[in-house]
Amino acid sequence: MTLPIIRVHWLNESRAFRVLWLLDHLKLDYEIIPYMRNEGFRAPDELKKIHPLGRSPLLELEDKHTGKKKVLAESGYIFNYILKHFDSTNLLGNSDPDMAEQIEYYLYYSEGSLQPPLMIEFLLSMVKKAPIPFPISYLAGKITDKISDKYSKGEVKNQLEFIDAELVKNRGYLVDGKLSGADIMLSFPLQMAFSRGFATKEAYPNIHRWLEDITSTESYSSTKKKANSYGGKF
Ligand SMILES: N[C@@H](CCC(=O)N[C@@H](CS)C(=O)NCC(=O)O)C(=O)O
Repeated sequence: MTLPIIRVHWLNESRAFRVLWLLDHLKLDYEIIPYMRNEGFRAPDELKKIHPLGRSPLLELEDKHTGKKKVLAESGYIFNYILKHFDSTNLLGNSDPDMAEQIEYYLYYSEGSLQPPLMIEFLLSMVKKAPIPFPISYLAGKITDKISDKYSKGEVKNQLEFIDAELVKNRGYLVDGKLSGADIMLSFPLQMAFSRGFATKEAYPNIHRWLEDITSTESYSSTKKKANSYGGKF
């Protein structure tokens, strides 16, 4: 099978990094189409020309013979597509069907369950840091604390405890004691959880160790170098 031309519409400081890493780990050739966040930390409008939602990552595939193009959105779907069509040796999949299902589960889980409470905590922390005059800042702080206490802080803990225990159960990785697409998919929300202070090494030692392990791979370093050369930060 002739592989299509693969282009990643990549936004700096975003979850698009993990798509580059996935492709690099599979030693696939691809092009990066870079986009830089604006002052409001949003994607530039040019991304909307590629897909109406204007979010990154977007994976563009061009048939080398016919020139026909398609654009895939949504990280979990993009991962599923790459693993299904381009991982010919099953390097990041699993030959055991139950294990393969587990990997697929995590591709949904990452954006469906883990990311939302982390995002809520992040937005609440932004409100607390915003330059709002007193006494509105005081009230805003009280409200954000209430939302965090009632929902997102506990839910982040719930999710992180689950992952920490899964890593112990599965011998240091998410599935079957070895690196898979699931680990690369979850790397982004978990790196963010640590860098934004929602997780600590002391509270989640197994996630911390796992992050150190998976980011010490050669593929991770070379992707990081590549992304940095386009203005990326991790
Ligand atoms: N669930 C989507 C989320 C995509 C998404 O929100 N991407 C962020 C980057 S981390 C983005 O493009 N943000 C720019 C913006 O919101 O303007 C996915 O996993 O692909």
